This record gives sequence, structure tokens and C-alpha cells, in this order.
Amino acid sequence: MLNAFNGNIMFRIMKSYRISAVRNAGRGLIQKLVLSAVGAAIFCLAPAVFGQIPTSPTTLWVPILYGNNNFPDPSADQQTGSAESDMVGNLSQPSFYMQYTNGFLGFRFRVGADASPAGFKGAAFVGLDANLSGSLDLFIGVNNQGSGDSVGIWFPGAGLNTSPKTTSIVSPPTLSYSETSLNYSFAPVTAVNNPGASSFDLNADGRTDQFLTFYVPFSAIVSALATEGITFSLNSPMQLVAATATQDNSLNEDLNGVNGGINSVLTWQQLGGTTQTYTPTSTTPVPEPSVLALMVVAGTLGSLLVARQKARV
Ligand SMILES: [Ca+2]
Ligand SMILES: [Ca+2]
Ligand SMILES: [Ca+2]
Repeated sequence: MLNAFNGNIMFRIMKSYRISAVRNAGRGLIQKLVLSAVGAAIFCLAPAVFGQIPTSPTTLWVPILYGNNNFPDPSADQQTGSAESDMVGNLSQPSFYMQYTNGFLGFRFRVGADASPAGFKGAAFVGLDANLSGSLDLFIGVNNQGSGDSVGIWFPGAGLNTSPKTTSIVSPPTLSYSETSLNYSFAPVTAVNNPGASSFDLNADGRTDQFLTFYVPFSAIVSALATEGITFSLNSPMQLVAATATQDNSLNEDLNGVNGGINSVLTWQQLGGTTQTYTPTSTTPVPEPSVLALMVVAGTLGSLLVARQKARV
């Protein structure tokens, strides 16, 4: 939607240039060259114009569904006392969003507060099950703990990575990016960035909930997964685990979709910690490939039966 909106503006700009070009047709080569230069300049500016906006309203983001079509997460179930690490959400006000735009994949967490000192001071991760095998293959996140705040991409540890108990993260990240206004935001939930919101304090701690938003280049995700032998594209089905942490080597604060459970031996799926299946660009859940294959088989059988009955008539 971002691109459609900005694209419309760009179209109007280009259209006005085209109209003036028609009016001035025949006035010589110099004007054509100037026009080409303007077009080229606009084209060069396009990445900035079409760029990712971490503060954009939730209407431009995909709210991520968990099992039973719910949007978690319970309040005050984080490991430590800090509401800044408490992911909070409900059916009408989701705790977790995704957005693909302009070659970047972004995620947004809703947490309970901006605890003192100001700004997000912990870590937050999205674990990707990029081949639907049940284990987490890569982590995309933010690490503001200690010095050198950054957004990055981390590999999973050597364990199974199929449950909270067996999941770990290799620190430092394989790739990291300095936080800028183009890849990071930590801002209060407002009527502007959350249109239609009925509450700005879901965990009822008297402090405004916050949106933690971050983007990484999609090509970097693809490259990192390729080193693990996983082919990943904008159309790949995936499931996600979202969690907060105190450091960048384990998911030790709040697991989205799970009430507590940070040391559980149950699988992510059994715990309800995995999202429904999405592709990086889908705006609603997509069927898992196995389900899709069954649907295709059922559809084909149905068509054959109908054809057979028609043939009899
Ligand atoms: Ca929570
Ligand atoms: Ca709050
Ligand atoms: Ca939780």
C-alpha cells in the first residue's frame, strides 16, 4: 500500500512532465535531454521515495495471526519485571506485525511500556522457520542491550532449535546494521500509528504501550539462509516465532503467543509459539504446502467425479 500510495504521487509527477513534454513537442533536442535528465533524477530518487517507514501506521502492516485465529500476547508474562519486554496484544490490537516493502522485510512488536531509561534497551527477535521443518533457521532482530545498538541477522545455535529449551542464538550477529530512521523505530502507540485503537495501554500499567519496529534487507535474509542450504524467496511459506530477550543469544524474556514458557521442552508448535503460515509478501495466512497439495488432489478428484457423472447423463 505504501508503494501504491507513493507510486500514485510519482505517476502524477511523471504525468505532468509528460503533458508539458507534449505541449512543448518540437522545441528541440535540448528540452528532450532536460526531460530525460529529470526522469533519470526521479528514478534515482525512487528508493528513498518508496522507502520503508518504521513509523508508518498499522494499516500498512500485516497483523500476524497465531493458532485459533488469535492475536496474542498475555500481559505481564515476561521473565523479568520490565514491561518494556512484555509483548502485549489481543484480538483487536495485535502484538506482532510484518511488512515487506522496497526490498526490506520489517517486523513490529507491541510492548507494554518504555521503561526508564528512555528508549528500547533490550533485545527482540523474530525466528524464521523458513522451510516449515519445525526448527528455527534464522533470527532477525534488534539488540539494544549494552553498547552498539543495532538491527541484525543472527544464525541459530547448534541445538535442535525446535522448542524454547533447545533454541539458542549465535552471538554476535552474522550481519548488523546501525539503527537509522529508515530501519528502526521505538515509539508510543498513538491514534496516528494505530488507527482505530481502543486502548493505548493493554497491560494496564499506566504507561503507554510502544511499537518496536525494525527492517532488514530481504536479500540478506535470502543469502544467510542459502548458506544453510535453504532456498528462500518472496513466495516461500514460513512460520515465525517472535520473542524478547535480555541479550542476543537466547529468547529469555517473553515468547509471543505463549503464557510464560521460556524454558519449555514442548515444541514451538505444541506451545502455540509459532504463527500461522505466511509468505514474506502475503497479507493473510497461506495454506501449508502439504495442505495445498491435498486441496489440489481433492479438487482434481472432484472435477473427475463431476465429469464422469456428466458423461453418464
Ligand atoms: Ca506478554
Ligand atoms: Ca502499558
Ligand atoms: Ca508471552
